[in-house]
Amino acid sequence: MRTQVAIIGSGPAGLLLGQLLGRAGIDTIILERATREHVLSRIRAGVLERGTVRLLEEAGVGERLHREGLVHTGVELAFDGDRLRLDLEDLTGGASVTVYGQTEVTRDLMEARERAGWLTVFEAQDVEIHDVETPRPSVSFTAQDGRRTLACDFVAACDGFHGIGRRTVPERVLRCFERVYPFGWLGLLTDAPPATHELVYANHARGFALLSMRSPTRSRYYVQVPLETRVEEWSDERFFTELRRRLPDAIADGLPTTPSIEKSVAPLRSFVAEPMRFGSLFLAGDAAHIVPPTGAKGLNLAAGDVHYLSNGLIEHYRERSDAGLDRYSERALARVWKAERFSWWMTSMLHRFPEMDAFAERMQRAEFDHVVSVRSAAANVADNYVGLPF
Ligand code: RFL
Ligand code: PHB
Repeated sequence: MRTQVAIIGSGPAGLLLGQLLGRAGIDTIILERATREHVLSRIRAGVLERGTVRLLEEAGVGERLHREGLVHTGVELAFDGDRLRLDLEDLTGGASVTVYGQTEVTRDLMEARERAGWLTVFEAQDVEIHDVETPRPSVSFTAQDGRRTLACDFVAACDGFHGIGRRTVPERVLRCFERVYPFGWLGLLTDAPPATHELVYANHARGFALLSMRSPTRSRYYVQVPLETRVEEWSDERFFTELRRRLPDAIADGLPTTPSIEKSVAPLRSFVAEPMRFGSLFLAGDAAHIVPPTGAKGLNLAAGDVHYLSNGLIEHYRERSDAGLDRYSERALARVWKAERFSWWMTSMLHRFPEMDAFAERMQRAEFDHVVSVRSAAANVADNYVGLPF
């Protein structure tokens, strides 16, 4: 087998890259470990920055996104019952975010790829990357009919945090930065109209809570929980009781208990691997970095990486220039670290940490009050939330 760009992973990063390259006439094959059904059933992100929306339009999958996505011009922060609405549109000079599930983004991209007839190999096992320090790299994998080798010009590792792309980069080259938080998020998806029109991020003495949504009839809620939490210990009743306790009364009073469709615990982590390129191997998305979900940045960062990487690859094939590829890691990382800062700050301001003393609690409150009372502070949060330009 041969292709120009071998892409590992059919999450949003891999699929979006495949779509942008394919539309530029560049041949790709995607190797995905899981089944198509598994990839399409993962419940994850919900908030798209304007830049991500623009990129999805460029990839030719903007139509359903614009029809069904919910444009949000504001977002709310709450602190022990006090509320602040950040008017994103006003504070940023016209920007907004779009609420549209990652599951839908993935489905749109996957269907567009299938319509174009570009190959994705699902259930590709034991993927190995070879010879990326030479001009003839390749990827080997086990398919249903046995071991295969895919020769290529470049390998894009879009294989998430637990993938093999990052592990292929030698230890002497790779530098990793990490912060693991002492709590997780328990998420619940339910077929009920959202309790509020906009997202609500709440800091409460009992821990963080988030009201989010997927559509006018489907809600997504989260509560901060200890890391060792087992989903089975949380009935829907218990979840909603805890969620209501952490929300301002006016919201909690109108929030009914409705049956969950899905419930899961996600740990929170900040992580960056540098550099994002090794020879002809490029890392993109969660393969290179993780943010805690508090800033809603993970999927959007993956989109940013793909923007720089697809431009670099298109330039390579069209103009025979490697300038974009040579600057890929530097450009992507500059954006990554800004989103890491924002996600870390949002997480620090909104969660209760086990080791917090009275001073730390007052500092959190002071951060909130600062955003409430100083317009430039609110504008700073809003600019980051809608996404820094790429
Ligand atoms: P993905 O989505 O993990 O896809 C990687 C793909 O690679 C495959 N794979 C392999 N394939 C072949 N061989 C191997 N060895 C392989 N190893 C792995 C996997 O099966 C998979 O299909 O990474 P990608 O594409 O980089 O996308 C990243 C995003 O999925 C992630 O950043 C977001 O979901 C993060 N995130 C959020 N991001 C946002 O922008 N806004 C949000 O509101 C938001 N909320 C969230 C989130 C993540 C969450 N969890 C569960 C971690 C909320 C939560 C709860
Ligand atoms: C979600 O809807 O899943 C969601 C929204 C905003 C976040 C994180 C997750 O910050």
